[in-house]
Amino acid sequence: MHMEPTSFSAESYFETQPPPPTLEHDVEQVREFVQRQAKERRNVVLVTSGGTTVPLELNVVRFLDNFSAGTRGATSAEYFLKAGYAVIFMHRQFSLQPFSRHYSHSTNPFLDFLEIETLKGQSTPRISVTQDKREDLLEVLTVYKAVHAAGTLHTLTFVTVNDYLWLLRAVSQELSVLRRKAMYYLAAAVSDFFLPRQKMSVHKIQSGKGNLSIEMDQVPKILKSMVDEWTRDGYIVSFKLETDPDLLIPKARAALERYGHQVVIGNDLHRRKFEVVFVSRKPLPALPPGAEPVPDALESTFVESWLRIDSTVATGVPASQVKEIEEDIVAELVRKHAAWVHAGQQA
Ligand code: PAZ
Repeated sequence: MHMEPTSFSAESYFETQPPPPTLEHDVEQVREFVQRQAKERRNVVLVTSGGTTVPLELNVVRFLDNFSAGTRGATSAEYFLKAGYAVIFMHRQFSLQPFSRHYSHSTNPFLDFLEIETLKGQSTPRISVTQDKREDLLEVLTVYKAVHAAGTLHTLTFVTVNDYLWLLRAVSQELSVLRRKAMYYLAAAVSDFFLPRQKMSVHKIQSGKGNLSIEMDQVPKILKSMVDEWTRDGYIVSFKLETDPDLLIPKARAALERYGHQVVIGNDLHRRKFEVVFVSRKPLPALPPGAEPVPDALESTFVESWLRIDSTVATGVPASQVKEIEEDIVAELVRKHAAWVHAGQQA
């Protein structure tokens, strides 16, 4: 049976697609976390990280995935914590997480730097860390334990794009009580297309019928609802990933124009670890009393600034000393956010 594609608004999406079963429990925990941070007068950032899936069946065997290892989100979360922010880290299940990312199973499996020692006169062997990894591990472990003790990191997981949308709305609404002290750092790679529940096959799609063609519906542009309804005065940063470098700035500008948030960070798939571009609106010039602002051409409304780090990594440099672009991204955002909070106090 062929069903016409539906055009979902954010509203009709949430009216027709079911919430994830853990939503209420997740939201309660976020509420407690936000209340505690508010009492301790901390800024809080919501970091989204990793890719969303789009299941093709209700009893899911196959799904479409979005590219993202979660490096950007997990690394940035660490720098936000270092800058004194509390972090809600909303990430794709099993993607990289702050601190443990340094010991990812694929790039730095931790079993490889453990040693078994049998001491003279003792029958029970001891486990120790190889000498050359100790310094790095001690540094990561120290910060990890301090963050746990301070209770400034809260972790949430999503898998599907539906989980992501429901969680994003609920967490944003909870965080909005902090007004300008809340930042939203949307680094997750979110599918633009999905299969509404009503159109999904219940069981595994069978191959007997030959080719498979699936028509997907567009995921609603929830950033607009986020800016206009779910957050109040929050500082919203979205990311734009492109593979054609010529599209990066026009698409980032179009997103700012369309959604009206504060910053879009553009990144090219292959250069994302060494180069990003911040796109934001130019501050409006002060006008004499009673003067009407002249509508600017799109060209002159935005300002771009590139942030780059050296892409060559010298061999033998300990992991903890390798420069990460997220350090500079976060430093720049912390500065911009402080100005945003200050502007709110003056208004
Ligand atoms: O997770 P990662 O470090 O492998 O990649 C990060 C990223 C490219 C997914 C992120 O920087 C980004 O651009 N997120 C938004 C993607 C989008 O345009 O939907």
